[in-house]
Amino acid sequence: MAKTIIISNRLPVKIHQDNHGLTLTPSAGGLATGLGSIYKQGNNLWVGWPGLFLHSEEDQKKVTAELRKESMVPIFLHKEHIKKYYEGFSNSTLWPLFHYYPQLTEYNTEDWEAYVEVNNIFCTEILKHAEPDDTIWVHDYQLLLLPEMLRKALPKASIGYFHHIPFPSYEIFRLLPWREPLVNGLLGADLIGFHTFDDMRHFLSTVSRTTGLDHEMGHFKHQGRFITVDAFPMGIDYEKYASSVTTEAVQKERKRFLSSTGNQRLILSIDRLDYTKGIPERIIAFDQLLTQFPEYRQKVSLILLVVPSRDTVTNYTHLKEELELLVGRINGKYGNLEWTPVHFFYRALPFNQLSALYSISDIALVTPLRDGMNLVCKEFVASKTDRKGVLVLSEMAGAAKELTEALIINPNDQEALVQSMRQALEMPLEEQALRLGEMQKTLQRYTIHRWVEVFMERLRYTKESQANFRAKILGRRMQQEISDEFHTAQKRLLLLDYDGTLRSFTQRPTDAKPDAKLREILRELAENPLNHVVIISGRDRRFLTKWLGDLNVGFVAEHGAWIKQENQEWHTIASMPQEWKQEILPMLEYYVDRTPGSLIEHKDYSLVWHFRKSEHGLGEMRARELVSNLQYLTGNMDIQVLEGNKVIEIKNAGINKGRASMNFVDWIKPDFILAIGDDWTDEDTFKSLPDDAYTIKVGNADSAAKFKLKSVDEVLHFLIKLTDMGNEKQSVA
Ligand code: GDG
Repeated sequence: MAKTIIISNRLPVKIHQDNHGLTLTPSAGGLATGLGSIYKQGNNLWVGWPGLFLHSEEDQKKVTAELRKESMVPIFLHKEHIKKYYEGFSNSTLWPLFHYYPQLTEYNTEDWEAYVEVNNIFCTEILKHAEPDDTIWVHDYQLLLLPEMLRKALPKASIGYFHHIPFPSYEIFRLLPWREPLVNGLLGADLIGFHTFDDMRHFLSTVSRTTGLDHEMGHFKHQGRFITVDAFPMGIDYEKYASSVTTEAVQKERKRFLSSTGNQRLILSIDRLDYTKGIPERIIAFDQLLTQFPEYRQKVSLILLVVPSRDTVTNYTHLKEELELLVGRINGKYGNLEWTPVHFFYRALPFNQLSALYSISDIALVTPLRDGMNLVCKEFVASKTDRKGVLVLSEMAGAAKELTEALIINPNDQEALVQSMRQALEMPLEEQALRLGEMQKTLQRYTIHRWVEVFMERLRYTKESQANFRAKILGRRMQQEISDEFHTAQKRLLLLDYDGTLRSFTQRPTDAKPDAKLREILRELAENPLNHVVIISGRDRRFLTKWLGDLNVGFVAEHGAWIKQENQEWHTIASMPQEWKQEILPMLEYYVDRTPGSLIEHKDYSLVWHFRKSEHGLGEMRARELVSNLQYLTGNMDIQVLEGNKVIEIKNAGINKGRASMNFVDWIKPDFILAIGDDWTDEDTFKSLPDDAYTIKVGNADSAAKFKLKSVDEVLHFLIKLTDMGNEKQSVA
């Protein structure tokens, strides 16, 4: 049976080795808890570095055997690997750059080479355990190349990737000399997840700009696969924090802390040692608070817990020294025998003490300069079961998108930091309860367990869509079947969409004229008296008449507003009111002014705003805005807003390609129907035709069509086959 393999740089375990042997302590961190529901089941595994260097084969075997009991597989790395791949490329190149610190970013080729090498080592080890149909979930920025490496060896596997840190704007990402291999590395995954929509949006634009691939609503088509990009804000083990407060062990720690802090009001700061967390800025702001508001002296203390981390990287050693200096300075300046302004702990505390700190603190000061999510603020909120306490939260933390009832501040604004501490210290209990209550509801709903479920569900869904897509692809055998039926039929109706189906898109819609090859194929089809060819389009009558009017074909123009049978005049389906255009037009003109490259097309029954030529991203953003404005403005008008491929079309309701197509079905009474289209306006055609019609969607989006072809070229190729294969001209003649 297919299994699931979790992969991260570090295994969720601490291994201690002394004369008595090995001791394994599984990590109780949030991610390990959340993923516990997966990797401990059945044959599932977690693969990663065990956190220690073992050179003898015997030691490695022992550790491997012990870890295997916990469903873990170790990757043994050398000191040199860790120095270059982990401390170097991961933590001195990617980490600073992704957190918007280009000035701290090191560009070192040797580190890059080690990064490639270690990603390869991971891949080789995983391939010893993985089967072709397994699900593999890769975690974080140390392993950006791994999805592609795995994909090459396991083309059918479900591969997910989650990025725990921010994904920067392309303007920052592009600084990396290795930006292309890094992006391609990630595109090996089927699902790529981020904490926030902003990270996701930055990634989407980075992919487009680095590789030229365009996405459709967060989906890329790459090497015959769909790749889904989505936001999954990570939650915490809510129950663990909420229920621990009343346990005896935590109550004991609470008493111990309170006996030394007395009646002080407590502000809490907890982070790993990292320059992205804004710790010095926080101490300086606390100093300011005591300077500007002397009434808080002797009454408020800051508990500063800094967990040692990466202290072999130079920037981190400097930071530690800076913190010691700042804490020393403020304690020297204000402290006395009865009161210590800042209680500084430079160590990791056991969970019970951490939980006690959350519960005794009045305020949590979580003010990172940049943070992917930040779980500390969520843990603080969950621990406040008595609903007393205030969270001051940086807008630069991913969590700020969810915890909107916190006091949200810009961590670079020192005055705002001081004022928010004051506001928090003075906040009425009722307001504290109200804010915490709302935030607790959010966190209770989207826990770490739900996060894992949602990610895995989405990965399954992505894989299924890929399979559905593959299943619908119109292969050779089916093409032959359709062709055979076509040739035995006597009245064939061919409903062919124009743009994106018979002709590729061009920057200016008027440039998409039919070329000689297309005209030849259509002529060939149309000349056969058994065939009834209808060109169905969103375009107006004039365009279709001008470029295709000499052919013996029928037309549907403006998405069904106008119809023309072979050798007959144009007529409209019904008379439609047009007054709405006067109201909508000024708004479209306003969007043309604001969106360079966009233009308005006037049709008899519709207005179209085209943005194909606009700057990538800007057009899409304006389109979203325009659609929502239009929906508001057109609430009581009988019109429809259609979102097409780089176009927004506003037209009278009740007109659609499906209704128009059915007119031809009624007139011709065909014994063979083929409909081909690429746009979602063609879905109306696919849905309204009888069950035995052959319907073909061009492209990869979801569709009601029975089959899919990948491109305009494939459509033309298929149509040529239909024309070449028949000899009916002679038999009819
Ligand atoms: C990265 C991203 C993203 C802290 N001190 C102690 C202790 N902790 C635990 C906390 C919390 C965790 O460490 C810290 O998590 P954060 O999310 O706040 O920050 P990073 O370590 O930078 O994590 C971050 C995260 O990945 C998840 O995707 O949110 O943005 O940078 O759980 O409780 N635990 C114990 N003792 C301590 O002294 N036991």
